[in-house]
Amino acid sequence: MLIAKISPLWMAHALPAAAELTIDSGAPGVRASDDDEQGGDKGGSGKDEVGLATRTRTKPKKPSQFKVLMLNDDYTPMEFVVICLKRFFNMDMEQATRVMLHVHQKGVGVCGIFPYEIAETKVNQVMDLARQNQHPLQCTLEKA
Ligand code: TYC
Repeated sequence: MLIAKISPLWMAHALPAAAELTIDSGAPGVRASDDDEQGGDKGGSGKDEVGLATRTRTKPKKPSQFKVLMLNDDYTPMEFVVICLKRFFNMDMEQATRVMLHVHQKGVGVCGIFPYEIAETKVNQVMDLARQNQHPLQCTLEKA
């Protein structure tokens, strides 16, 4: 008998409220595998017993945050970096210029902190525009 189907907990934040009470497989000694369908404990020794997972998560895990980083290079025009920061990170001229100059002087700078999928989208937007314009600008993400 299959006791519990395990939900990927990292998706918990994306579930509707009613689905947030998921059965957690984290209880020590509890294993759920396909073997359970065939009776699990084949030798009858009692060692491979399968228990009912009872721990529940009432509070969904917060989606983890990622920093979007801009890297310096010797060729991308300063104006282009400022355009990217304004367009994709909603900065005004002053903020964008400050961040661009920081990256120019220090080698790397933070454009913003976002949930993973948004951070990834912004990195792709910057990299795509840079590629289209044949600039070597690099943008990456890092766990915050
Ligand atoms: N160093 C570049 C130059 O002198 C400007 C630059 C700034 C490039 C920031 C990339 O992320 C960057 N033209």
